Amino acid sequence: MRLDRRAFLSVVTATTLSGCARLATALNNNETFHKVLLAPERLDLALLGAGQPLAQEYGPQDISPNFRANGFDPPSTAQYAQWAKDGWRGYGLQVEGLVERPRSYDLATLRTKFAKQAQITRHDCVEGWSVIGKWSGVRLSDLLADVGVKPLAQYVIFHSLDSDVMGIPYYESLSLVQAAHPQALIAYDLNDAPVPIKNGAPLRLKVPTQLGYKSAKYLKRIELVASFASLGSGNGGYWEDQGYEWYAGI
Ligand SMILES: Nc1nc2c(c(=O)[nH]1)N[C@H]1C(S)=C(S)[C@@H](COP(=O)(O)O)O[C@H]1N2
Ligand SMILES: [Mo]
Repeated sequence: MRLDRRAFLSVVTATTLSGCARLATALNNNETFHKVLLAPERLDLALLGAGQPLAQEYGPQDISPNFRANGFDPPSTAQYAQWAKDGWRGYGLQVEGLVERPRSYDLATLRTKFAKQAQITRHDCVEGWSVIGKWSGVRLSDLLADVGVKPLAQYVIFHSLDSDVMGIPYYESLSLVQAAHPQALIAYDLNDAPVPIKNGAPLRLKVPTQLGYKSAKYLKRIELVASFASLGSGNGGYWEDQGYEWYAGI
């Protein structure tokens, strides 16, 4: 959680008023105390994620024989075709915006630098069907901790490589609290094999606590922002811009 400076200072003020003047003066004259107050607030993503209700996890026997695909056609660009042909050589997931250390991650780095998280969870589409699959990848909060989220960041935007027939790109967003959920994954494997093209290769978001449209496929870029008002039509996602709810908790 964030250290609320104003609340902290009001305690100091109240302490002064209530007569513990010596303590308050001592704190006021303490250089370290001021440094703590002025330090950039540190966002502890693991703490933010802890205690949130978890989606149910299933056993290997529950995995659906076919994880059906839904949504737009896979990206149709020559670049995407080339990456797919080359085993994703040259592809990188950019993480940028309100972060301390913007960077691009190739797949090998994601597979080796971070702990591999696996979950067998149910995917619920708003259209009324569900499938169970095993997703493995990097915990989103681990990735965000690696780039360092700046205090002003409020939302995590997921930019995809695919677009609708009009050429409008798919995108989605989560609040920082939702992004810190321990089951929110940047998935590189489905059922112990690289995510197939139909399901969002090479990387997709998987948030089992929310409806399927939140789990953006074909990730290109993750962007930390203070507001999503200037993206798309300003509602926080492709389907949200068509009238779907931004909050899609199950
Ligand atoms: N980039 C992108 N992500 C997307 C979609 C899409 O069309 N493009 N469709 C969404 C919807 S509505 C669902 S139900 C799931 C489908 O995931 P699947 O194809 O792996 O079943 O992806 C979601 N993420
Ligand atoms: Mo969906």
